[in-house]
Amino acid sequence: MARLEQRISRTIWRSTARDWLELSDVDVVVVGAGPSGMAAAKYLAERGFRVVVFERRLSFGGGIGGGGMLLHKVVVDESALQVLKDFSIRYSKDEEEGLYIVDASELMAKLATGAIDSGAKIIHGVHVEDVIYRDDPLRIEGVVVQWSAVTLSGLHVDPIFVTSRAVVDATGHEAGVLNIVARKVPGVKLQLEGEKSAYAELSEKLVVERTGRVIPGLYVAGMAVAALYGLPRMGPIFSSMLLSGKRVAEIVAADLRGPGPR
Ligand code: 48H
Repeated sequence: MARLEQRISRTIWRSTARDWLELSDVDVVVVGAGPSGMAAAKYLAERGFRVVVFERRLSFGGGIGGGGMLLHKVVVDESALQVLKDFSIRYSKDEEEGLYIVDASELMAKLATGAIDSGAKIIHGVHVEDVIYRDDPLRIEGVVVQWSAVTLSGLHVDPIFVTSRAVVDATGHEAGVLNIVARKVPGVKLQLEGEKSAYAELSEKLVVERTGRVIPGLYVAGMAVAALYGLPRMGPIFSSMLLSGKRVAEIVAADLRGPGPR
């Protein structure tokens, strides 16, 4: 039998290659494993769509881990309790009417578990650096990916492609995918308004309402919605992030089931 070291390496190469062959074309690419991205991934994967989440860091949760100013709690209101239940996330009540408390670590861990158990793949250390587009008719048809380590190193290394029927920008405050599309895809008239100062009630409502399709093949969820439409921020209340992920999943699912180019 080959040496154990060789067998370890071969096993990892083979299984990684199998995964990436499947990932070369998926139904939905979710960019970012923050709260909105992981919620979107679960609700899409459990509907039977092939979903991959690319996360440039080596961790889950995006902004959840920092809680409110590094305090290890975040809050949600009643509107998101069903999402917490769907992910088996425990919550408790405090003295403030209508607010519920969740441990940041539990929220991150169980959002990831829920997405993975529903069948989504979450791949860490991968940076989405561009999109694939087609014109006539104009649509986004996937993403261009690179190892985060390569991006950070500054080496000039060509990326590779992942085609998909839908791409969800769940990159948070920076709205990374939308910024690329606005800058680089010919014929797209997309103006990013930039997130506004805090007005929690208003932003919690509007972020969910404005979640959805931006152009064919491209969708937005979470704080990227605020960056796109110039909506206020809400601080460490996460109802709208979870509900936005759920809503984008419903919208993508409806579009992918309807008549389309493929
Ligand atoms: C791969 C990428 C790329 C890329 C970014 O910031 P997030 O937590 O995003 P949301 O929108 O799900 O949640 C926002 C929330 O955490 C928050 O910040 C709130 C509620 N703020 C309110 C306030 O007032 O400040 O997660 C985005 C994830 C991160 O993990 C990034 O590393 C990742 O996306 N990411 N991954 N390729 N190009 N860009």
